[in-house]
Amino acid sequence: KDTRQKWFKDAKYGLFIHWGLYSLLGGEHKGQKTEHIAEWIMNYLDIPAEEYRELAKSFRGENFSAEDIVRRAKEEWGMQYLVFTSKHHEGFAMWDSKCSDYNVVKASPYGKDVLKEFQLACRKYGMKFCLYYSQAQDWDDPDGYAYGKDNSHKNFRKYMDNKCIPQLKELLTEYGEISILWFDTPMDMKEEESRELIELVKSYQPACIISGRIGNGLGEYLSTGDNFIPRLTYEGDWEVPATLNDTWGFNKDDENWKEPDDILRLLLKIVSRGGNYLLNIGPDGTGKVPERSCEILSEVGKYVRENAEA
Ligand code: FUL
Repeated sequence: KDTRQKWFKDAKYGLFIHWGLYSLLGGEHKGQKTEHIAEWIMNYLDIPAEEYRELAKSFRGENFSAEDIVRRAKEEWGMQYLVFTSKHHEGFAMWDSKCSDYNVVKASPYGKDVLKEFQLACRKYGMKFCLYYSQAQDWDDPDGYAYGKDNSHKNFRKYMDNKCIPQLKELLTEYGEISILWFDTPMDMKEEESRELIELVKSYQPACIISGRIGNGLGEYLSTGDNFIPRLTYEGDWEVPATLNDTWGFNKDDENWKEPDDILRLLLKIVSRGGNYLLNIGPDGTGKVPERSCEILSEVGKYVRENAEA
């Protein structure tokens, strides 16, 4: 696997950000807590789409600042690229999508285009701007896949044509250079479908890297499991997506933080074996990044910057 992108091979350390409507719930809905990763709450607690959609009305992002996150990631935490969840499995778009009103600009009181804000901040601080897009699972669209549910009656082609492809075109044409399209959980996608999305991306942005999880073994680098580090002998490009606690989306009850020393040890191991470490933060529903995440990343960042500058 070869991304053929020098920046990716040199990057070593990046920031993953999971932020969406699930962040408002923090792992709990109507008194019921999810035992799983918090951004999966809609699926695991079987929240009906109409009910889940209501969450958009209280998405205010009053403490959110893309500028602040990007500045810290670059200047304090020592990171080189940022991957933001433009649309997670829940189906809610974090930008002003023209093909679905179920988006942060049209459906929430926050009303601003979060991708634009990240794009501008990344440009200002010299950060590579990358987007996560859930291409197969979409729990809001009647024809999008949902893990663990009956998908046999779905017309996946219809979802591809009406939502997935038009939305990807928006991402590729309206936000400048996108350095990675971080696809995820391909589910039952056929090889032709994965290829079609890759061709679409490359037709607009030939240098945009396709993540390992596009499906059918067609990604341009290996995306490992959470905190999983491949053997020393693995030769291609790879990346370890990882969390600081046990969730990606914000969970108010998850205080199972790793120590800065643990993170540093993992970072050194990954970097010395030639991979990239993509470490996650999950801002809460107001957009505030959990205090402990910032402390850990700042602590690790001191070491990273000291050694990058030496
Ligand atoms: C997984 C997803 O299902 C999780 O919600 C998360 O986004 C993680 C990075 O990838 O496959």
